[in-house]
Amino acid sequence: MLEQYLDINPEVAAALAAGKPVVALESTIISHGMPYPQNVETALKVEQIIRDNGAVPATIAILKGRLKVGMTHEEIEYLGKAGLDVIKTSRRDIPFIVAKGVDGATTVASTMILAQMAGIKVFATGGIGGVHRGAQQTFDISADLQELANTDVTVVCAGAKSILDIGLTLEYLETQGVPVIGYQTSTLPAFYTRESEFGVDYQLDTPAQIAAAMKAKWDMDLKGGIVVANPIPEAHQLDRAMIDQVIADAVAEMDSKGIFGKASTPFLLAKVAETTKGVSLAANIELVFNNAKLAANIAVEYAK
Ligand code: PSU
Ligand code: MN
Repeated sequence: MLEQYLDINPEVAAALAAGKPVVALESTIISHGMPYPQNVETALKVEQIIRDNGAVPATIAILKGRLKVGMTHEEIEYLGKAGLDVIKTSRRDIPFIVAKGVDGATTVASTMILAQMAGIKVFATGGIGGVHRGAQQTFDISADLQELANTDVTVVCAGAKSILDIGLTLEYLETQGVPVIGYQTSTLPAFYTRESEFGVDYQLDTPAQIAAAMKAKWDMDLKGGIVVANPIPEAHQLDRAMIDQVIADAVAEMDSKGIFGKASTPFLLAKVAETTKGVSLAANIELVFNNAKLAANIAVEYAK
């Protein structure tokens, strides 16, 4: 049934069949999260970092209605060039993109779904979606959080961006039973900066400890994902006050323009990159590299 829709790249399929480590990667970060050509350069380098650390990368998207787990470099280039023309695809969108036979860039939520279909347990990205600022009024809560509640994949990210309400995002994850692990940190990283004022649920200091927690959780059929929050490397973090101001201005502009729904996150990401003249983009790229390495290390440990 599933095979009717799913194309697992041969290298990825061989690795999975042999129980070797594989790391899933999303594609909305390519199409909607970064501008061309940095998006494509980053996506390809991320795959290389995963290989250098002993795992096989599987970049995930929907192409002409086919669920792709593992893309070619040409496919990544195509998706990156198409950018915002590709439909941002979360859980609700998947059946329509497939039935129409069109292209879709997968968010954290839908990448988790496709990873689970293929049997991949570790996924690296930059930032997850969360509870947006003002969600008390707007109800804007990313479908990523609900997916983390239900789908058995570990997502390595750089914590929560302050385009989100970090405190409410943690409350939501707690209610949904999703553990938030700090990698070598006891405070939740805030994406561009290594720290926020919020604590994580557990600090773990090695990939082996994280792999052991994953195994325990899923051996006991405790459904759902795990968030691993990995602080941006010290040398690349931004000034907290500066970035918070940039984000506050971006949120105000979004509200005044009446932008909402699935357009919110891409608007805020683009605005922040534009205002900081690429300084935030450079930090974003570095933290994704850092997450790719940790995800590969976790996948290697989990495969032992
Ligand atoms: N945050 C980032 N970069 C991104 C995204 C979020 O720092 O590229 C993307 C991810 O694909 C994430 C999606 O799953 O935005 C969340 O969108 P929404 O808030 O509409 O659920
Ligand atoms: Mn949303």
